[in-house]
Order: sequence, then structure tokens, then C-alpha cells
Amino acid sequence: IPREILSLKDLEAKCLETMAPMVRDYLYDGAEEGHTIRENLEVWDRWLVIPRMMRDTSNVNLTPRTHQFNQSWSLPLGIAPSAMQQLAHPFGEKATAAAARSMNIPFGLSTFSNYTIEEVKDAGGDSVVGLQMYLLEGRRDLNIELVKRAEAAGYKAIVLTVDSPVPGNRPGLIKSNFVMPKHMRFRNFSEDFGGPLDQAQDTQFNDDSVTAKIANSSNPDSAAACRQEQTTTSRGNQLIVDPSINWERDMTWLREHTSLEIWVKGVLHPLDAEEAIAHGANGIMVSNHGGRQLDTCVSALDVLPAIVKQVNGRVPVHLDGGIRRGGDIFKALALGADFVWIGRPVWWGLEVAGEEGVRWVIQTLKREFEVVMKLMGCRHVGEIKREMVVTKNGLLSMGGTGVF
Ligand code: HOC
Repeated sequence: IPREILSLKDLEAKCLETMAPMVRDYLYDGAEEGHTIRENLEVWDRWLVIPRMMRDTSNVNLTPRTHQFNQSWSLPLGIAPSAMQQLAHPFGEKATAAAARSMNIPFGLSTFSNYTIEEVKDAGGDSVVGLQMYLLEGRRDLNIELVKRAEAAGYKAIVLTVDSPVPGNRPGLIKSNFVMPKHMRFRNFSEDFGGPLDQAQDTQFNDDSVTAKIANSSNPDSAAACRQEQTTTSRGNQLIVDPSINWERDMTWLREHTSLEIWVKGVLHPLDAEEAIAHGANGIMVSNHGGRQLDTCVSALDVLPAIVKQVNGRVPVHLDGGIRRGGDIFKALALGADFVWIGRPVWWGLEVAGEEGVRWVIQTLKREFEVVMKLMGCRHVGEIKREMVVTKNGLLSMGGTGVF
């Protein structure tokens, strides 16, 4: 990573110099007008921090307060599931998982990955903890198959995404004529569903041809050809998320089919956190899916305190959505999160330098978080307290005395 790149923001700018337009449009796509995408980024600045001084922070321990997925991690930070990572780098999810492993942080794999459940587990070892899943309409047999494979491969959890009974309205995908380039496959599925045609395909990753093919795919003619080919190879089969998903039937169903932990991802209301726990969830991920599903919905950070209050320590509460600085990790923990996850920054790292780029992202957030901890007077994450963060209105109420 060039020396002049100092922050995730710098890395993003570097990434955008080379990222193919179609991939960029996919990555940045948000629902409708993009209000929630912007909200996810702006919400962090609405919270200000109040530091304490002279507390001997020569040694700071950044490890999470409690084990998550029965493991001890170097940071309260993980890599959230995101689909089709080969769009950013030929080694895709394998590179991301390997970076997570080298930094001892957890990694969640999207079902719609370009490497298999087993390949990614091999690359990421103990860091590969979760398999993200949608429940598929009329094809629960495929869901069961995925769950069994995750169990056999040694995953710890199924991460059930509950915010997508239907895909959000995403104009960007249509405008950029998005289609997964034809050399990429949904390798967890059979050929009928966009899966392997040629299992040996990664032998071709020694040159720039893959990147070139992605670039070509953003040409409308080429994209149309890809779409045509995909339709043909998938023989008209499509995987559709089940719009009838509901707490009672589906959590019960999933519990019957797996002994793994079940994490519910996409909760934004305290009563849904309650439903998740009532139906056996082992953990909750507060998330609005990177602003990609429902526009103008709240940011995860804004609803976090209410959800933490409702959950009251019964299960861990994790959060994703707009983490770009080490200070953001601090704020999320102060407002009650046990752990945070990142999505898009991983793609910036992948695009710029593959595994090394993702590692750089994690290292940068770690370094920033450590400095913030020291400046805040916290020697370990157990010393991060709710009263250390405040909104300006909160601070100014009662003539500035209210929060002290
Ligand atoms: C058939 C491809 O969650 C996103 C992902 C969607 C998963 C890709 C499915 O883009 O937000």
C-alpha cells in the first residue's frame, strides 16, 4: 500500500482509480435515493467523545470483553459477509478470509461467494466463523445442504439475513446493467444455479486477464452477452429469497436443521431483537444491509442503544454500518455493541492489494482504535463507558452540566 495512503478514505480514493465502473456501481449501490447510505456515514459524527486524562495508557488491551463464537479475538471487529468478492480481486473471499486469519479477527462468508464454503474455511481457518444465508423460496433443500456443509467444514454459526424478504429497489444495478461476469461463479451451488462450470478456473488467476474481463463486462454489449450466457447455463433457474420468511416458522425450522449458533442479521427494532431471542437466536447483528434494502431506514448506530437495552445481556449484540475509523469502533462499543463489522472497506483493500490490502484495512482500524483508546483514557474495552459519548444536544442540555 503506497505510503501516502493514511486512512480508509485515502484507500477508497485509490480503489476508485482502478475499480471497473460496473463493480463500483454494485459496491456503492444503495436503495433508491441513497439516504440511508449517507446516514450510515454521517451518524458517527453526531456523537462526540469526552476523554479522561492521566490514566497511564502505556499498555492498552484491545481484545473484546467476552469471547464471541467461543473464541478470543484481537479486536472487537469482524469482516461482514458480502457477495461476489471476486469482483474486487481474483482471490476474492479466500484473500479476505486469509487476511482475517492473519489478524485474528472473525470473518463471515456470503452464500453467494465466488469460492466455496470449504475453500474459504481452508484459507481463513478459525477466523471463518459464520455462513450468511437467505432462506430460498421453494428450495429449502439447498439451504439444508449449505448448513450441513458449514457444519462439516467447522463453521460456528449460521448468519440468517432477515432484512431481505425481497431485494431492495436498487437503481444502480439496473443503470449499470450489472451482471456477474461470466468467468465468475456462485461456487456454493450447482451449475443449474450459477455454480461451477470449471472447477479449475482459479489456475487462470496468475495474470491480469480476470481484471480485464471484469472491465469489459461493464461494456453494455459485453454485459448483455454475459447475462445471456448466465441465463442459458442456469437453465432458467433462479434462486429467490423467500418473501414469506417469518420468525415462528423459519427460526424453528432452522433450529431443527442445525446445531450451529444462529445469528440474526438485519435487526433494527428492539421488538425484533426480542423475537429473535424468543426464537432461539444466539446473537443479533444490528444492520441495515449497508443501506441497500430500505431507503430512509434508520442507521444501526441510532437504534443500537434501544436494542441493547431490550436485549439486556441475554445474547451478544453486534453492529455494522459505516465504520470507517477506529473512533467509530469506540463509539459503537460505548453505545453498547459487543462487536462491530465492516463491509465496503474490505473491497477497497481487495481492489488495491488483495489479501495485503484487506490486512492493511484491519491494521489501520486497529492502530486508530488503539490511539483513541489511549486518548480516551481506556486501558481495555471494559473501560469504555456509555457516558464517554454524547450528542451535542445532550451535552448542551442543562447548560452543559447534564452529562457530568
Ligand atoms: C444472486 C446474488 O446481499 C447485496 C447482497 C446480495 C446478494 C447477492 C445475490 O448486494 O446486498
